[in-house]
Amino acid sequence: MNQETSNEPLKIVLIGDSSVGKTCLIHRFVEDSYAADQPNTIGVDFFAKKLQIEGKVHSIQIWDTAGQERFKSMIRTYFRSASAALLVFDLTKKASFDHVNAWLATIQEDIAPKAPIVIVGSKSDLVEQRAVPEKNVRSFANKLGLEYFEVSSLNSEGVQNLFRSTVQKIIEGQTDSQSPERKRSTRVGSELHLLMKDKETPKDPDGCCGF
Ligand SMILES: Nc1nc2c(ncn2[C@@H]2O[C@H](COP(=O)(O)OP(=O)(O)OP(=O)(O)O)[C@@H](O)[C@H]2O)c(=O)[nH]1
Ligand SMILES: [Mg+2]
Repeated sequence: MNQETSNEPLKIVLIGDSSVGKTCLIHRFVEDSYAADQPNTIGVDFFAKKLQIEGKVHSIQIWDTAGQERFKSMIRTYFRSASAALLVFDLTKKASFDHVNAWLATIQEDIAPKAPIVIVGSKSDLVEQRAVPEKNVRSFANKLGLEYFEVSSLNSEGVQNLFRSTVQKIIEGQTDSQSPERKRSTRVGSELHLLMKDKETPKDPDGCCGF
């Protein structure tokens, strides 16, 4: 089969609190594997994968960042060249969703205006332990004009769809200079300002997100 290959690799960066499941999500997508005893990421890890969309093969670079506080300043440098960011929180840990605002404010400063930012609720298989209702996240994401996906790396639910949709969004943004992402960027900035003014972000007990 004659397949067209794109030249520029698309760079997707994963961010979010420690232990929300970023590394497990990447392993599920890249090699279809899952390890329940995944060690904490140190600094930044790098993965590569090819994805075929509409007859064209795209090279994807995936950067897995450490959620631990001590790595916060060094991982920021990776946001600048990202084509898209997946902001991951744990559906069973409300605090990790509460921290999404702070993460968003940080990437907004560094990421390219056109790069899609996607909110990802992880561990959707843990139905009984769920602490964040889907409608709350959908309404939060809608206000900011962001997409929202729920995934489980344990049973694979939603994982392929998340990455394929993100790559499609990146491609759309590259071919359309007036893309929704550009509009999103302005919107996230102003809406976030309002959200944070509205509800003063409390100091995180575990020291998260103090950029
Ligand atoms: N039930 C369930 N558990 C998960 C899932 N994904 C991850 N976990 C568990 O959560 C733990 C933490 O996942 P990691 O992928 O290491 O989390 P991380 O976000 O990369 O953490 P840092 O590297 O410290 O930033 C794993 O060791 C798994 O035990 C999931 O989809 N379902
Ligand atoms: Mg990790």
